[in-house]
Amino acid sequence: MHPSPVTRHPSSAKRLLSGVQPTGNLHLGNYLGAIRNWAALQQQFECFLFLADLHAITVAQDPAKLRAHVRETAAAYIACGIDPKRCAIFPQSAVSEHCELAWILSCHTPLGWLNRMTQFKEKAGKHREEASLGLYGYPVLMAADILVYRATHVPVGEDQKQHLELARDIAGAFNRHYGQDYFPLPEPVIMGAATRVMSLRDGTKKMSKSDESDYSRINLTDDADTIAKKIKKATSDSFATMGETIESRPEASNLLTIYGALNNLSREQALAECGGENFSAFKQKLTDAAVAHLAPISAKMRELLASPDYIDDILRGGIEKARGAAGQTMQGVRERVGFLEFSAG
Ligand code: AQP
Repeated sequence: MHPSPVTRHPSSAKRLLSGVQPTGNLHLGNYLGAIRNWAALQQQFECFLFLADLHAITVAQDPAKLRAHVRETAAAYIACGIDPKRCAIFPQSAVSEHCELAWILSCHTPLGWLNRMTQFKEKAGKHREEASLGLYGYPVLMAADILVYRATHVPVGEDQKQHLELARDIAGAFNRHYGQDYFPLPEPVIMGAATRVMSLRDGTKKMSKSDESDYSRINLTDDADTIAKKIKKATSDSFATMGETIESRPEASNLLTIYGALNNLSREQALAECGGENFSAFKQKLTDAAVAHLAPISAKMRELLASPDYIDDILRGGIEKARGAAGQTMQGVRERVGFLEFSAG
């Protein structure tokens, strides 16, 4: 397999930026809340879709696993319909401008803004004093990820809304300080019926790669038997039908959301179709839908992962395009900040 070079777009194109942390266990939440939406948006936007390995190391990672997860996540993007000829797919760490801009932006970010970030509080939990500066500064790196491409649009799940607001505030602070509208203020793109997919074991917790229980999530690489087992074991309740007071039943509500999202049904349509069923009949239907949807994705991922050279070629193409765009932005940033410029040679 030989990938073609990534298409170049006019610089006036609307740019979209997004990424997933290569931390393994990519799940249905990552797919329905993020990757599937990018596939739908790639026609309208010039897309920069990165593998967020710099973000991943804000918590401990095994180096060999991190490398494998970067390729696996790239394979997932492609298997879910991202066209590498249209979109730049690349590891964040390969474009050093992300870190350079993050530092400059951190000098324009008051601590008070970071102290309000709820995700840090959730992730650091009771061990706040031991949490790393990287975890605390994560939203500044995220702002740099977006602004280094001067992206105009960012698809966000519910959990990332606050970070995008901060990125807009930081862009505004930079623009005000240097007296020019250098950075566009990135707009959120919120789409999809499932912006927040919850754990199969606890309908009040989001489905997450780092959840200790593999039964809490459906992984993109799960086979049909595993999916069936996980849905069977998903927490249920003893109401007679799925539809009964569903809004006050987090687990039932979550499974219905997933069913609707997999079948492109609105909440009302999903409820009209399945509201009269009991939990076990509904679970069988959900299993069939999830297997039908995920089987081609996991098969494609397996095929791609059998050709790591092909994946690396795609990443090389993505890196080249990303470095070009980021390099241009940074030239303007360095000029505005007042750094001396020395050309090579
Ligand atoms: N449960 C979810 N429902 C809907 N969308 C979700 N996303 C993550 N979980 C859900 C979306 O996936 C994108 C990438 O997320 P990420 O890997 O960068 O980080 P995360 O949000 O922290 O994802 P996880 O699965 O919970 O990973 P860990 O456990 O490693 O922290 C984002 O767009 C996110 O909204």
